[in-house]
Amino acid sequence: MQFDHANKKVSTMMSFLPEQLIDLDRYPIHDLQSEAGQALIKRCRQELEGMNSCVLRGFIKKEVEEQLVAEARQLAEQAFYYEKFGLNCYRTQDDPRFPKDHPRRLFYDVKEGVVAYDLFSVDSMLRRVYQWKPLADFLAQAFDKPALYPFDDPFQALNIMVISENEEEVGMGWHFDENEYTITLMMQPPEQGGEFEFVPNIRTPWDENYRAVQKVLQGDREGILQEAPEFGMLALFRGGYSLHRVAPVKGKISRLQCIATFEKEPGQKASDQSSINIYGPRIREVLQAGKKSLT
Ligand SMILES: O=C(O)CCC(=O)C(=O)O
Ligand SMILES: [Fe+2]
Repeated sequence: MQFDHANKKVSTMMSFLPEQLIDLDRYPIHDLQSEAGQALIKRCRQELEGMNSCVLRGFIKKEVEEQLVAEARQLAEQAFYYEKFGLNCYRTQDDPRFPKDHPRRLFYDVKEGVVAYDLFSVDSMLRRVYQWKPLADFLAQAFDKPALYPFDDPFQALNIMVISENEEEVGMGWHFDENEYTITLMMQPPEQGGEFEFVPNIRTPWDENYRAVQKVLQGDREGILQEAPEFGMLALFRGGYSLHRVAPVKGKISRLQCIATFEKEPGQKASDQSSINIYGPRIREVLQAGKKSLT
């Protein structure tokens, strides 16, 4: 809170409701039955069907960039940084039955920051957007699901991912996702780099296409699509069959992005142990302070 001497009153940081933050003229997610709403759903489904990816630029209005980025930055100060060593794009262990240069045996390390959901304040604008029912209803329609619900997990529901410049130039290395779909909202793009790069449908349920995967991992750029990061862009993505990564970030400004989890059933939670693994020892203390038994 700040004392505004000119107006002699106490003012808090400007806050907005979801309907003021989302560009509903362009993306009428509150009125999906309308012609424009139906056209939006059709577009999302077509893009997801064709490329497993649908990017809605300007989903959050440019006018509120300053306020939202300020919130994201404040949260990012509390990020927990984890390092992971020896990851391959399948997130599997080394398997000496494959030759040394096989994609299953090409490993890299990552260092990323992550902000757990319990650190978002009760009046956080990002939290309010995440919990806004029309958003979940829109995402369900876009992904062609009967319904989707915000994850009921106190830590894993909505996160901020922090990716900064690092010497190894890894970014978030090439991988396939284990979850069915990923929903991200870009807050702060870096000065350079940090593009979302993907090769749509490089593998199928019938064919791992190891040769093509190997070529990408070895630096071949053929077939790679790029989405340049921009404030307010909402990305819907199915990463199980499209090899993807965040290109290395360059410069002093970190890439800050929200990552939102939605589930097919209400009331879903993750295990406490998985949250401790992701967000570190602070979670153990939070849980013990709440005198909850660990699951
Ligand atoms: O940060 C991104 O744009 C992609 C994130 C991603 O691939 C993931 O979380 O699995
Ligand atoms: Fe991913």
